[in-house]
Amino acid sequence: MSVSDFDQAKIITIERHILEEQQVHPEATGVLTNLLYDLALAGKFIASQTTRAGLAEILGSTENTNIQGETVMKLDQLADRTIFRLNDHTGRIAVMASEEHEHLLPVPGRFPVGKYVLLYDPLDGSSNIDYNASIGTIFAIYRRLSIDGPGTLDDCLQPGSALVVAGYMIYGSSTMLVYTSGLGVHGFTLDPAIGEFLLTHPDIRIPNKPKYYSVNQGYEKYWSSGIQHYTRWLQGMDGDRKPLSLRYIGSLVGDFHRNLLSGGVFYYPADTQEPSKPHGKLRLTYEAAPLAFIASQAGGYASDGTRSILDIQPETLHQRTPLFIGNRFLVEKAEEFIDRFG
Ligand code: FDP
Repeated sequence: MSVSDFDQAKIITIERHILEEQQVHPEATGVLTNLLYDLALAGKFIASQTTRAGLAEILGSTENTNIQGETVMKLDQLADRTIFRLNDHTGRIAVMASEEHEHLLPVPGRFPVGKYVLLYDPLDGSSNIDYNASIGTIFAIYRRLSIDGPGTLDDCLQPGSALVVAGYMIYGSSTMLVYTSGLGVHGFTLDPAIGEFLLTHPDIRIPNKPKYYSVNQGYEKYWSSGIQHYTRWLQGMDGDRKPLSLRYIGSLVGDFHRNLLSGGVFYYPADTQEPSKPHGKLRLTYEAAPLAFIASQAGGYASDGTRSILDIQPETLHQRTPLFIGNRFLVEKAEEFIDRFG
């Protein structure tokens, strides 16, 4: 690269990008900007730990204890503590909630509370950790509803349509952070040499021509007739359309990220496997809703099979929901099949 090429190239760090987006909102105080920056920092920390997965064992640990006799924290707990500790003292957060904890995570009394609510899944797809497949962190940021004092459960139980920011970090062949604040979806890749997230995927749009469908087809016998018909349709079995290719990692962030960039649909429907849990596996507040916001900002759509995920008013923190997410026409087709066949 020549000196003039280098001078022309626009190197956009995540900090610069967030600051530039902030200027679109003259009323912005910078609090949200800093909160996003804290999450990016958490992502760097978690990435540095996930790339060392497995090393604790060869360094002499047995079960959960390492060579010094200390307890080795599981990676999902470590990710959970990292996000909490980077955000508990900043005065930007009213309350947090995490997939790892049954109850709310209040800001410790010695720290000031702020106006935002942070819900997160610290290490999604964690059953893949031991096999070196992509895993991720998902986050959702809302404005608090309560006026002051510690944040409340109601602050956390807001529909996705009220999201201020949603994003994820994916720890794969590289580490990426993808987020939206309602001004499109932007992706940043961590340059490990300099420890910075750089803008590599500005204004991501789901391609019109989808490539993939992603579902755990091993559970097909537990699906309703509508889901089975829909899957046949995606496979082009009911006409002369070309089938979509099947790709399924079993790691929501990894599967979603691939389909965001290549076009397609991911679904985790309700099934009859566990009659006591008729709502599928995935969680509404910190999995489905933030990814639905990202999908909609990229021109896609997410549904529970009958209605937009963004319109669902959560009733509990860890509520489960069926999820269909990706290209709008593919998700609407799922709604049609469910409507017709159940
Ligand atoms: P995991 O159990 O590994 O944490 O939300 C949980 C999740 O992974 C998603 O990331 C993934 O899409 C799904 O569960 C995979 O579930 P199945 O193994 O039932 O396909």
